[in-house]
Amino acid sequence: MKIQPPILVLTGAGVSADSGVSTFRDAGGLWEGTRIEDVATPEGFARDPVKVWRWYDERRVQVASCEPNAAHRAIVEMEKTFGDDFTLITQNVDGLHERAGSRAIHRLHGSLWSMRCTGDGRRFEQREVPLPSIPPVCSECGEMLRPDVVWFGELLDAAILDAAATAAERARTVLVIGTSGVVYPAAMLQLIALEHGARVAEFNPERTALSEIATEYVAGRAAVTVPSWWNAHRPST
Ligand code: BV8
Repeated sequence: MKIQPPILVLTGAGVSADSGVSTFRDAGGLWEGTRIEDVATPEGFARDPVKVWRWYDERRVQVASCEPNAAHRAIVEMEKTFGDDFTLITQNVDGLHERAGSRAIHRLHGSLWSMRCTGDGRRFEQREVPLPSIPPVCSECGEMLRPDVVWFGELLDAAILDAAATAAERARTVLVIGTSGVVYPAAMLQLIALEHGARVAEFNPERTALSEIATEYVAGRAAVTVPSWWNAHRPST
């Protein structure tokens, strides 16, 4: 599969697995022993905000001890090579793409390093781990802060979703890395791209529903497969 710009890279938790960040659905994953309803819904937060904050702070502490891997770095090189003809869209809230140097990035589901006031919606960056106090409160109005992520049953940011859908329609080459493709609307993007004639390469140690319709399925761990695929397909200078 030859790379034809525009390039779109779609990532899920699997791209950070080789950095030591837990995925959601794999063995030992985040959903093992934890109910989505309790920690990743507005209702769960209303019921027990301390439980929710403890769960997010555990993830913040884990991610802070991890480093971007070779897959994150290869994606940065792709961005440098294709410039405006490159877009990265991630479901991840871990911030490892940004730490690797990615800039042209759309975060569909928010970030572990930002918080939002439940009173006036103001956003605050917070990188201290662990959190100095749980639950954190707004320094302006004293109301409780919530994780600045998109929970199940919550709408994604319309502007980000629009930009993502446009990138999916325009892309000629799409790399789908480390996602089970079960969460919507994120999982629509690779289907939109296929419908618009893009060539799609999937990188995952496990086959998914996409593997049946993708142009290419690359089995293996992203930190190994993505750099080697990129080296084999990068434009010769
Ligand atoms: C919404 C932020 C409108 C928080 C997240 C029925 C049908 C269809 C949809 C729905 C439905 N019922 C409800 C819905 C909507 C729901 C949804 O999709 N539910 C699913 C579970 C069926 N979606 C929503 O609620 C969205 N909002 O639709 O609003 C609305 C409003 C009211 C009512 C209805 C609808 C909001 C969704 C966003 C939720 N927030 N994250 C946080 O992170 O805590 S989702 C979160 O889970 C992640 O961001 C990510 O999106 C998802 C996890 O998926 P993956 O990243 O793919 O991770 P996973 O563990 O599943 O897979 C890892 C993969 O990596 C595996 O394939 C594995 O093989 C692979 N892998 C492992 N190791 C490696 C590897 N790959 C490469 N290398 C390795 N080394």
